[in-house]
Amino acid sequence: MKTRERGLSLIELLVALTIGTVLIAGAVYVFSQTRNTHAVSDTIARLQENGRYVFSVLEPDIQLAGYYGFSNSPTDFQYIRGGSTSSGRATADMQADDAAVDGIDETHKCGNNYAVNLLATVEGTNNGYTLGPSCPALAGGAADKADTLTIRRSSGPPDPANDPGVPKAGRLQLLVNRLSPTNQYVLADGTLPGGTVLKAGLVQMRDLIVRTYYISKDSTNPDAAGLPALRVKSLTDGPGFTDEEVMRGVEDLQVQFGIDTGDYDGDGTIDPGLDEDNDNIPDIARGIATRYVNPDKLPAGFQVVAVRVWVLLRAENPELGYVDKRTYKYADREYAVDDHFRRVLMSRTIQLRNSRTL
Ligand SMILES: [Ca+2]
Ligand SMILES: [Ca+2]
Ligand SMILES: [Ca+2]
Repeated sequence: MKTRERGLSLIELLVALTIGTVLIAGAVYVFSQTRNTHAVSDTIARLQENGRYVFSVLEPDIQLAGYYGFSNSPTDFQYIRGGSTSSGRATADMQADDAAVDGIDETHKCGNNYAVNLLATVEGTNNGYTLGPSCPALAGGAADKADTLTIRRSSGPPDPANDPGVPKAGRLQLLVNRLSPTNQYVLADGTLPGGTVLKAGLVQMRDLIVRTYYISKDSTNPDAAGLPALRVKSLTDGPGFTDEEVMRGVEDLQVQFGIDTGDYDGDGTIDPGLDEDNDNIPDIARGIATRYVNPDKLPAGFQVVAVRVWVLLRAENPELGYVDKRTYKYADREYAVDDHFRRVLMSRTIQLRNSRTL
């Protein structure tokens, strides 16, 4: 028997094709949407991860600001040369507006007495990079409106039980003394006062750490040309400063300093009994930040007890179909953008462990 072969009619074929096309288009759409969503969340996750890394660098540094070995009192120290304790310079006389301390290489000066100003455990510049002219911002110059943050402290002990450290000529160091706080010195020439015996755990050499964080306009990473970056200048031998990139893609750094005004009840005036000498500075500070100020508005006599930090992170590449038209408001900044980059703003308040009672 001959059976009649039957194929698809033209109508059936068209219907099948149409259904197929719709299904495939749907699948492609769902796939591309998923992929976009995945790419966006990937970008944001990476920005957040970079931000967490930035804080993992900043946080321990800020926490230890004002830590000077066995003491958190910079006034215990004197700067000496040639081991001569009779001609020492008190820390109160080596601040930014005092005569420059002798015996320090001036070629990398970020400002007068910048490397030795132990009293300023935390300082900064507001909405601009205004460090000394021989201390330029690297890699394309500094971002126009970013703050800078400087911290000063001692290095940690290499091995406190066994290693008292070694004096190094040409490195700013602290000679720290557990038993005799007033016999503590800042030296740049590695020459100890006569009769000094270094002893692990008691009398030690520590490196002075001075770091300034700032935003440069252009990453030094060849893969990220034109992308802003967080950089840090660090005191080194000389005494000069090295300059390294901490993280690319950081577009802004803002800081505010928390001070203890002694106004714990929040009525705008120092609380009763806390200011016997009437200078509007609490006689005994509790280390509670009751007011936050911009880095250029730190009132004299107050010490910083906390630092609030904001970092604005920007993606490396613009994103097709995405427009960022926000005005970011944080610290004292209002930053209006209109471009195609993803951004993440992160903030953290970091307490200083070494804020001392006044
Ligand atoms: Ca600012
Ligand atoms: Ca009050
Ligand atoms: Ca007072």
